[in-house]
Amino acid sequence: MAKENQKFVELENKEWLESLEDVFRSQGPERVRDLLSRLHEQARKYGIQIRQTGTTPYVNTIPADQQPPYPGRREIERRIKNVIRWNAMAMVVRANREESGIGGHISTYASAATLFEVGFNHFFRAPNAEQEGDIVCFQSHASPGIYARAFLEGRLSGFDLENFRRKLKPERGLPSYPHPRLMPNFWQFPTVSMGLSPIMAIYQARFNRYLEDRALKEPSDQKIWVFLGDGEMDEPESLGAISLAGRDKLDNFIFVINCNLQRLGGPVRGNGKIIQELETVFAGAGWNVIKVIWGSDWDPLLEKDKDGLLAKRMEEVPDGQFQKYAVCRGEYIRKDFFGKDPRLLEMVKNYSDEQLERMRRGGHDPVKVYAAYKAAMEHKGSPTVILAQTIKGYGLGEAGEGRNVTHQQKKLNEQELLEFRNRFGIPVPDGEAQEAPFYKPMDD
Ligand SMILES: Cc1ncc(C[n+]2csc(CCOP(=O)(O)OP(=O)(O)O)c2C)c(N)n1
Ligand SMILES: [Mg+2]
Repeated sequence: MAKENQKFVELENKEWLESLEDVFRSQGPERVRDLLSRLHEQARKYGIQIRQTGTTPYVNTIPADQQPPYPGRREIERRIKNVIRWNAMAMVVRANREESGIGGHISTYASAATLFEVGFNHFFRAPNAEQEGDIVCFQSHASPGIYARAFLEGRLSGFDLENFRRKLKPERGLPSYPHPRLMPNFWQFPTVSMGLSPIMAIYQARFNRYLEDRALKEPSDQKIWVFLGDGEMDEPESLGAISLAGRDKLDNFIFVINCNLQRLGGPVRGNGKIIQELETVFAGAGWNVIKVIWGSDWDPLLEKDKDGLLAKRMEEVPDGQFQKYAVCRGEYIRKDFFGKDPRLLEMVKNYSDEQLERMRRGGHDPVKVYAAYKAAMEHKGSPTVILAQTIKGYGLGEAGEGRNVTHQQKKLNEQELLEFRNRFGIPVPDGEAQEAPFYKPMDD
């Protein structure tokens, strides 16, 4: 029945929502689920079809008030990550100065750095006397970041980094993609071409379970981590075995999909939303889905968003437009994103344009990423997929941050190198930055 009176509708909405809140506070989430499914069933009896797309709102799955405290020393982790960012970029830039068009990718690792570093610092376990160690399949085009980390750890030398992608030289350089045959003590699995690592890893997880069930292998809490690109999910192999993983309840398994919303030469879903689309597909296959969309900067705004206006706006804006925000000034974001409704504009009236420009996406916020990984580690009964929103070429500024050309960016000019150095606080002097030297802090 249509309600003429807007005030009455608002009051009715308020009462229903308050009742639900009351049930949640007094009886918990299970009771909320039960009530909602009864309401759903009742509506179906009236012939009302509610098509369930399997998506949840376009916000983080883990609410801010349920986040665990971050256990690491944020400042030191940030400094290490920044040095790795610099060296990863420098490898590709230097290789391309010697031989133009040599390949290698800067922008993929630039978007994945936090996703990897939180894993390295807090989750991935190496094999030792007590444990067999985790299996980690790295997004292959992000290899410069893995090499750059090994350089800081002292496992690779500056000479190794210098020879990136020049593996046919007599001195034997580093292969651009994970290559266990050339580097048996370094890479566990070959993870290109795109689509191979997700399907191989699912069968590996299933085989490990099989060995345990047949008592051929000691049961263990080993995890298989697979880092993937959002464009990569369009390869048929990427999704080809996910229903098997769901059916076999492979909870020894975690996919982390780096949703920078871009692929090789453009957006993954310019006029759609890749995170929502993947959520539907994975939830339908029985996976536990954790979305990490917004960084902590957004928490105070979402906290104020009592009537869901902001969440609605986040959901209606397509990925292509979010990519535009990544390259635009704060003034445009205020007008185009918040300007849709005066109540949204009011929410950010105390925010400067620069603040709006700097509001981080979830995959660049270690606190959000840590919360998701911890929840994935603790989850039982199904595989987990983490959908993390990032910006491709993060930190490259004018040289490619969030731009369509960023995937192929292999050269930075003097000014761009200086900006990169300043943004990440790398202690390389002005006169030397244009050489893009590798930087390693003193051992102490
Ligand atoms: C099967 C296959 N097709 C094409 C390529 C070439 N290729 C390398 S990276 C890339 C785009 C990757 O996009 P995405 O998966 O979103 O990763 P991102 O770099 O954005 O993190 C393509 C098409 C490939 N490696 N494998
Ligand atoms: Mg991508």
